[in-house]
Amino acid sequence: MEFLKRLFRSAPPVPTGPTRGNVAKLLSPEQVARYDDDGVVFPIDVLTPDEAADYRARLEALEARHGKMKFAMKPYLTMTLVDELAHAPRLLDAVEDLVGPNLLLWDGAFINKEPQTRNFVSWHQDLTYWGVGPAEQIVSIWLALSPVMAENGCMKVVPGSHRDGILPHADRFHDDNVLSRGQELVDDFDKDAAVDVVLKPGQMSLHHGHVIHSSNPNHSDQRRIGLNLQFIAPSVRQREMKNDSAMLIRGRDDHQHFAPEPRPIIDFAMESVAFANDIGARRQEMLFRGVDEQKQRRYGAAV
Ligand SMILES: O=C(O)CCC(=O)C(=O)O
Repeated sequence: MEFLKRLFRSAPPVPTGPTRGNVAKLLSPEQVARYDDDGVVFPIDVLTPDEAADYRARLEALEARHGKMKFAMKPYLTMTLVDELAHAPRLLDAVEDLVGPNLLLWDGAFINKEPQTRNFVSWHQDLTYWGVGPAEQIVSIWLALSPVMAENGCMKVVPGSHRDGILPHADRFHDDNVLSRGQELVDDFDKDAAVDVVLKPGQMSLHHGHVIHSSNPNHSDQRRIGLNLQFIAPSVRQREMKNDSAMLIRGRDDHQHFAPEPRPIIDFAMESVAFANDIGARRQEMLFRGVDEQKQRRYGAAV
C-alpha cells in the first residue's frame, strides 16, 4: 500500500458548506429546479473556451503517444489532466449544489466518438447495473471538450423520465453500443420528448441516474469529446460489489463505505495504471454478472 500513500494527495480541506436546498454555490434556483423536474440541467459553463482548447490539446497529445481514449475507464486515476478537470471549482460547485458539500468521485470515462463512426448508446438508465444508491445522492456530469451537437452524436435525454425509478431493461449486446451489455429499455416511452444536450467546449450537463437517455452515432466530420464523471455523497452504498473505491474530492468522508483512491501525480504512472486496471476489472465483473465469458471478452472494452 506504500505506493497508494505516495500517490495520494489528500483533497484540500473545505469547510462544510451549505447543504442542498440552502444557498447554492453556482446553480441558480431555476437550474436546481430544472434538475429536480427534468433530471437533467445544461449547459453549465465550467471552462473558458481557451481552457477547454488547452485541455483538448493535452488530451490529444497524450493520445498521440498512448492511443485514442475512446472509452477509457476511470481516467482520473491515471491522467493528470482528468484529475484537474475533476477538481475544477465550477464543476464541483455545481455538483455540490445537487449532492451536498462532501463529494466522492466514484467513476468516469471519456466517451469520445470519432468522425463518421458507428458507436451509439442505447436508451437506458444509468443506475440499472451500477449497484450504488440512493439515486438522489449521485450525479453524473458530462463535460464537453469539443463542440457537441446532434450531428456528432450528442446525448439525448427525456426530461422528467427519472421520476418512475428503474424500468425493465434487456441486454442487447451490440458491437457498436458503448454500453457493456447493450442494455436497453424494454417498454415504450415518448422518444419524441427527448432533447438534444448540445454543448460548447467547456460546458457540461448534469444528469440524474434514473433519467432515460441515449446517443446516436457521429455522422459528422468533427470529433466528439466528452468526459463523463460520477459523483456521489459519502453516505452512498455499493450493494453489488465488495471493496469498491472512490476518490475524496471535496469535504469529508465520515462513512468510509469506499476505499480511498490515489490522485495521479504524473500521467500513466505504473502504479496508477495497475490500480485502475484492478478496480476496472472488478467493476467489469459486476457489470457483466450473469454474462457468459465469450461475451465478456467481446464486449469488455465498453463502459
Ligand atoms: O456519451 C454518451 O453518448 C452517453 C453518455 C451516457 O450514457 C451517460 O453519461 O450516462
